[in-house]
Amino acid sequence: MSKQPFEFSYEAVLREEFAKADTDGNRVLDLDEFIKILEKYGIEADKAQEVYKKSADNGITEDVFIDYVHKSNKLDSLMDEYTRMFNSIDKDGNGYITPEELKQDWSEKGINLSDRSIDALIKNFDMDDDKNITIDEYLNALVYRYFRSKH
Ligand SMILES: [Ca+2]
Ligand SMILES: [Ca+2]
Ligand SMILES: [Ca+2]
Repeated sequence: MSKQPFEFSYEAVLREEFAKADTDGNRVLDLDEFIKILEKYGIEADKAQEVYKKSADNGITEDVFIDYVHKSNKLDSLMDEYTRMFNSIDKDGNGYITPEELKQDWSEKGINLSDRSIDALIKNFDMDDDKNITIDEYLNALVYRYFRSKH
């Protein structure tokens, strides 16, 4: 039986972010909650206020939030950066980082890792346990790490 390949969903990550930002759990972000989460993404308070005003003081809903963050260049450039990093490790460009490619990438940086260390590294990313890292698995791990570092 073959497993479904893991699919990264940026939207799912943002839904989690929204839930965490909604500290009083009323399913909308009031201005304070909204400013606080946007600060994490490097968006200034006055910009947040502008967007908030458009909500006619009813608060920012999940859809508005996801739409807004999607459109912010900040996170787009982050995704571009991660994709470039992935591509530089995926030497043969087949869409998978294999343990060999990961090992090669580290040794190009002057660090020789044992097979065991490489396996352990792969495990951090490998959602479907096939010992290879796809771009979805890679983005998933790095985007979560990015958000966690901001909490
Ligand atoms: Ca709220
Ligand atoms: Ca490859
Ligand atoms: Ca995998």
